[in-house]
Amino acid sequence: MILFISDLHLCVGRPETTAAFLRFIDGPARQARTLWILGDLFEFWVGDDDLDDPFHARIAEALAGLSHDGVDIRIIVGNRDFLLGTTFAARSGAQLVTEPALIEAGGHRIVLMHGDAQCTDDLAYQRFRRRIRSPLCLALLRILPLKLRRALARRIRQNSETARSYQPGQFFDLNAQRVETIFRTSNADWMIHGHTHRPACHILNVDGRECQRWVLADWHDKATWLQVGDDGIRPLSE
Ligand SMILES: [Mn+2]
Repeated sequence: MILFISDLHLCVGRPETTAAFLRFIDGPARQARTLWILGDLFEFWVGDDDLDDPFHARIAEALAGLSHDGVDIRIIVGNRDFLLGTTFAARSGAQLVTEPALIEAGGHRIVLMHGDAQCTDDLAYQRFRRRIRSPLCLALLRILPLKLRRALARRIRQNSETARSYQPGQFFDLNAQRVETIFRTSNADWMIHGHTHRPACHILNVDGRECQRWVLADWHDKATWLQVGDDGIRPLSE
């Protein structure tokens, strides 16, 4: 059985979500063979040197416990936590995977991603994404002191509350043509992603093949996930 979660947006300011996460890790996640985290586990992540923060250390420790119990943990980064790196992964017993990832499960070929890269109709967001994730900017972020990176993250989040273009999920969906192209080139028949906070199962016809696009829900005060097993795919929550 494989479980998929995304968009927890964990941060100190959301203790209910953190509690739900810890319950999920101690409960349903223990039954899984693999747990996929498809982006935005954290509300923001400014670099793995922020693991000294007790809150971050606690989350990593919870994941490490799960991994220690034999659950395979895979992480695809989201737009909020794209700076999650190998130190965090090692500390959590998780493996970072680049998107799009392809897996076979439940008799299906499934393509996995966070989803923001496919929201191509949101030009302002894509411009921002290209800039912040350019090699130059990433190199700069790597040398900036932690304090400055924290301040920068705060600034970006404040901006996203005023200029809503940085919250693409609320207004933009994945571009339909991009989705079709991904189904075509990957030959997958299922897609699982998060980011838009609009949980759904979209049925598409791609060159005569029935394809399903499953969208994960974001978390608030309870855990919510997709379960894939021999009996198919099911959206579940606490
Ligand atoms: Mn996102």
